[in-house]
Amino acid sequence: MKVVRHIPDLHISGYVGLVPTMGALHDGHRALFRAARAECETVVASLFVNPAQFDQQSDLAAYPRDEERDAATAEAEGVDVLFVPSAEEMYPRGFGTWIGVADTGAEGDARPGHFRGVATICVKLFNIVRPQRAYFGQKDAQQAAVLRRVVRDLNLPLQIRVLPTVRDPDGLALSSRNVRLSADERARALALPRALLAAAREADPIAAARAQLNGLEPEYVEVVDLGDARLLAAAVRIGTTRLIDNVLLEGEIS
Ligand code: PAJ
Repeated sequence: MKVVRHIPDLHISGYVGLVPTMGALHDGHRALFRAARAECETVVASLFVNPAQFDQQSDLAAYPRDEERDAATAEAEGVDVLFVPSAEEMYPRGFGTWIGVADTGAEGDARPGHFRGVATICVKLFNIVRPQRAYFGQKDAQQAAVLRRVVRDLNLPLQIRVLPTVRDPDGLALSSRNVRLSADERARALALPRALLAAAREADPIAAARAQLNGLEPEYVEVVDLGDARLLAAAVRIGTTRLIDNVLLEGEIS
């Protein structure tokens, strides 16, 4: 596996799959690497904690970083090229062009500027790496929906693949932020996937999820449209940690 830090040093050919990440890699990221490895000739992963998508500076500062461990994980999953740019490489002095995205749902309302930062960094990565396919997780359903629309609206020549959420055996969706939960908070967090899963079978899934959150205060519960699937999505805050999750209502993830 080649580790590349500067854009001009990237020399990529073949049918290319890109997996954008912010590091702190876990089995959710591994599943994306594996899908890309199975479907593409060349697998490129990016490792960049994108300052532009953090609406809270404290969240950016606290974001877990371990490049050495992440590089070993990516290499073990067959990644060919790991792109690890600096903030200056991606946002040089004078940077001033952004991808603005409208109607980003409750997740966008809850995190002003977040999807503008996500869309901008992803379009930059698409232009730098030129993948035929880019891989994203269902876990961040609104992100996947936003990026599918960016690709369609701007006629970008790639396909957005979405892979199912990877969970711990007890049902909690894997997230780089889970390490911040205390044992007690983690136990309470299980109400989120349980409520969503139970509510998905009800006539009014949004009301049902709200009613079954077991004392967790939802920031929002909403339906997200991925094109080929509709999802029931919610965000909750547990202590200082914000968790999101979603389950399939209809259709299939692809
Ligand atoms: P990050 O949180 O590192 O996630 C990278 C990719 O892994 C995203 O597509 C995310 O949806 C997926 N992922 C995270 N947890 C998952 C899980 N439990 N199961 C399946 N997939 C999971 O999302 C970002 O980074 C950034 O916004 C990024 C797209 C890299 C742009 O900066």
